[in-house]
Amino acid sequence: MKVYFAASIRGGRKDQNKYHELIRFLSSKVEVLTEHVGDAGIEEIGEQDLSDKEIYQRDLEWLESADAVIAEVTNPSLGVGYELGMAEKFGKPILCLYEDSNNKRKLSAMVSGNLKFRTFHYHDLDHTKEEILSFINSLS
Ligand code: 6K6
Repeated sequence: MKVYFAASIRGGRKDQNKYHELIRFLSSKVEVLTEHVGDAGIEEIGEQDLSDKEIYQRDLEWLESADAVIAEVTNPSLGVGYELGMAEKFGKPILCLYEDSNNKRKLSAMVSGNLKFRTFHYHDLDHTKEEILSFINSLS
């Protein structure tokens, strides 16, 4: 199974450690097409070999080829919002992960109000990993 993991890059990297841990967990179960999203150096490296146009084209191809999409949506990101809209259009099963703890900002209604998305509000990563497993198992 191929999973497209989406998370904020230019939207802000304060949750990068969480992305890294969730992607590491996910990679032990399935193929993750977008492991780089969890890398600490992605902003500095900025995928130097690729232009924005090439990144966009590659990511959309991966998104279309994925069996499912998991998005960490706590930190708002234009790119993740776009990917979610496209994933819905492609008919992909979608799991959105949102951390409630100490979060004054409410999740966008365009995510929480979309009944085609499975949205999980979490407080700790252990429960989030259980939810990821349940989501993956529901697809096979
Ligand atoms: C990093 C820093 C500057 O340039 C980069 C390299 N850019 C990207 N590399 C790979 N995927 C990207 C890149 N920029 C956006 N994406 C895709 O959009 C990822 O799949 C993320 O899920 C999402 C992040 O969007 P923004 O708007 O937060 O960047």
